[in-house]
Parts: sequence; C-alpha cells; structure tokens
Amino acid sequence: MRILVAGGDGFCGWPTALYLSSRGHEVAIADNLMRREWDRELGTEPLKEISSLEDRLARWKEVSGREIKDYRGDLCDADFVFEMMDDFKPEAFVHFAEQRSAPYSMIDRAHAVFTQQNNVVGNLNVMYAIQEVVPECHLIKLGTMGEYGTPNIDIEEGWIEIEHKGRKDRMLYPKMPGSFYHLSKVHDSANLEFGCRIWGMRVTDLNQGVVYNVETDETASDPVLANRYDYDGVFGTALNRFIAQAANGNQITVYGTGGQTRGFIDIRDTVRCIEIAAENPAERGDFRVFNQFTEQWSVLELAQLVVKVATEMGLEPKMVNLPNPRVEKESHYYKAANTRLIDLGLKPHLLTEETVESLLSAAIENRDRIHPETFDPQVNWRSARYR
Ligand code: NAD
Ligand code: USQ
Repeated sequence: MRILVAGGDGFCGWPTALYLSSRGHEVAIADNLMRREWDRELGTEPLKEISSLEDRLARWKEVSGREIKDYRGDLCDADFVFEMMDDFKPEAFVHFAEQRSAPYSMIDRAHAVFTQQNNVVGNLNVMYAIQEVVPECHLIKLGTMGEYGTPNIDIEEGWIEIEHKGRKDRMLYPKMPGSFYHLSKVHDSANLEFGCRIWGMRVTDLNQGVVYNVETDETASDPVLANRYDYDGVFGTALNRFIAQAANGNQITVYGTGGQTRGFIDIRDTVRCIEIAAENPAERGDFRVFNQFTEQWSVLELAQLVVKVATEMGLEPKMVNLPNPRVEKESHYYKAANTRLIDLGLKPHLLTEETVESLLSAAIENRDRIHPETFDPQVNWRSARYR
C-alpha cells in the first residue's frame, strides 16, 4: 500500500515509517521538524543522539534498499497538504503530526492556543485534502486514552449505548480530558466523526495510551536509525522518564500519591497497531475507534517496578512523592476496553523486568547527555499565565 506517515520524524512516527517500509509498503513521511525546535526551546535533547532526517532516510536506503519519500512542511499550510496529497495519493494516511505534550500545552496562553491551532487546523486540512484528492484514503488518526479522562464507569472504545428516559441511542463516549492538549484530541475526534457522517470518510481514531520503550528492530539495526528518547519534565512520559531518573541517580518523581492509573503500550506494539489498522481499513462513513493500549498501570506501580529493577542492577534509586503539578484524580476507578486491536491480531509485548533493565542499561550508557535540571516538573496546571 501507499502509506503517508505524518509526524514521521517523531517518537512514534519514525519507527512506524521504518516498520511499514520493511513490510513492503511504499512509505512517505511528512514533517516540519518542529519537535526538534521544541527541544531547543526547552533546553533539552533526547537521551540518545538522533541523526538528521536526511541522514536517517539515506541510511535506511543503504541498509534496507528501500526508499522513503520526504515531504517537508507544516500540516497547517493548506497548499502544502493539498500538493503532497496530490503527489503521493496515499491509500492510508497515518496522522501522528501534532503537538503531543500535555505540560507544553499548559505552559501559558500562547502554548495552549498554539497546541489547539496546530492540532485542530492541521487535522482539518488533512480531512479536506483527503476528501478532495483521495476520498477512498483511510485516515488513521492518533488520538489518546486521555480523551476519556477517568470516569467512574467502564470506558468503551469510542462509542457507548445510552438509555435515557426510556429511549436508547449509540452515542460518542463522553469525554473529560485533563489538559488543553488532550482537549485538542477531543476536538479532532468530533471533527472526524462529523467528516464520516457528512462525507462518508474512512477514519480509524486510535486512542493510544502512554507509550514506553524506545527502539524497534528497525531503529535498533543501526545507530543512525536510533529513535528519540524523551525524559524531560515536559515531553518525557512516565516510565521512560522514571528510568532516566534512576539511571542518573535522580529522584523518581511520582506526582501526588501516584494512584493515577493509565493505559500503557510498548512502542513495538504501536507500530504493529498501525499496520493492523492499515490492513483492515474502516468502512466508508464509519468513525471507528480503537483503544490502543495493552495494559493498565498506576504511576506508583511503575515507579516501584523501576526501583526494584534498578536496585537489582546495583543502582540506588530514590522515589519521591511531589505535590502534583497537574489537576487530576489520584484515586479513581479505571477499567477501559481494549479488545478490538487484539481481535484483529495484535499480540502484545507486556511490560517485563527485562524491558525495564534494557532501558536502564541504555540510559546508563548515555548518562552524560542527561540534563538533570529538566527532570523536575516545570509546568503547573493551576497557574493560568497569560504570558
Ligand atoms: P512527537 O512529538 O515525537 O512527534 C510528532 C511529530 O509531528 C514531530 O516530528 C513533529 O515535528 C511533527 N509535527 C507536529 N506538528 C506538525 C505540523 N503541524 N506539521 C508537520 N509536522 C508536525 O510525538 P509522538 O510521541 O511521536 O506522538 C505522535 C502522535 O501520537 C501524537 O499525535 C500524539 O498525540 C499521539 N500519542 C502519543 C503518545 C506517546 O506516549 N508518545 C501516546 C498517545 C498518543
Ligand atoms: N506523572 C508522574 N510523574 C512524572 C510524569 C508523569 O507522576 O514524572 C504522572 C502524570 O501526573 C499522569 C501520568 O503520570 O498522571 C501520565 O503522565 P505522562 O506525562 O506520562 O503522560 P500524559 O501527560 O498523559 O501524555 C502522554 C503523551 C501524550 C499521550 C498520553 C496518553 O505525552 O501524547 O496522549 O500520554 S494518555 O495518558 O493515555 O492520555
């Protein structure tokens, strides 16, 4: 298939582009490399050095013999999106290209506005370009489990049957997200469902949980192909961050009591989920939603797992409960459905002590690149700064 991976220079997009290419698909990447700028803005860098996109693509061609086309531009630039769509004519469009950090979106007014504009406008441009140029194209859109929040009832996959005053209907599952970033995904989902309803678009919205681990077979096959590993307080996510903290002898930062429970997924399963979605396209007019995570963990359980494995490796990890910089429930019910990808053939890599150990070893190896001043949470949900 011809598959366009938007956000293909990023943490999930790069391994996905390589995996799909290795499986024989004709792959192109779209990216404006903005993520590399945000590292400079925040005074951090990935734990392992990552090569330029040009070098990455040239090396992939050398090691695999396969070419990945490179469209350099911003999805918010309507002409860029239209021309790319017209040139590549994708059969599947995998959309990772958004600002994805909750703390970044909560820095101040400007970052909240930027996040929602970047995400919502980029997605609308993609929807219109598909509709005009390649209406049969299947849009595989990355959403997030955080769209649902932490309701006191079971979370379904996108839709729920509701009975109200004696009448029943199938409705979009109610959403109560926890940041302006997570809200941008809710807005995207509402726009996509509308696109399916009015134009008959084919859409799969993948509500992905927190992604951990870093490398896949393809990214690990050559140092120039290495994936980015974020550990800082803005873009770093729970498990990968805790591992970098333990490796560098810094405190493992559990926010509040750590009772916050979330869905998690190994990056090796992320790439496979995208392949499964692409190979089993949504029907026209079907706003299809899959919850893309493989297991639930509380933040405290993850921190304790890292402490255990790090101690066995001879480190002296320390865990701290910081006052929570976010506004979120720390003790709550959480039970989310995640059977649809498994029914289509996903065989999950569950989180093991071996995975934690291999991540710890990688972090220890690259310890000299860590900027420990970026570990502490720098953004407070309660501050509402105008500038
Ligand atoms: P990332 O920031 O590493 O990658 C995103 C890429 O998109 C970057 O290379 C960036 O330069 C590019 N990009 C952003 N806005 C763009 C625009 N307007 N035009 C062109 N390119 C643009 O993020 P990631 O971790 O790979 O996440 C990818 C997607 O998956 C996001 O939509 C995110 O919301 C979703 N997701 C990620 C996680 C996670 O734990 N990383 C979990 C659930 C969902
Ligand atoms: N947390 C800590 N300590 C830390 C970092 C985080 O306790 O040092 C807690 C947070 O308070 C939160 C949980 O861990 O309760 C998850 O936080 P996170 O930073 O790992 O993940 P989150 O902000 O939810 O965002 C990440 C990705 C985002 C994606 C989301 C999936 O950055 O793109 O959408 O995971 S989900 O969580 O399912 O919404």
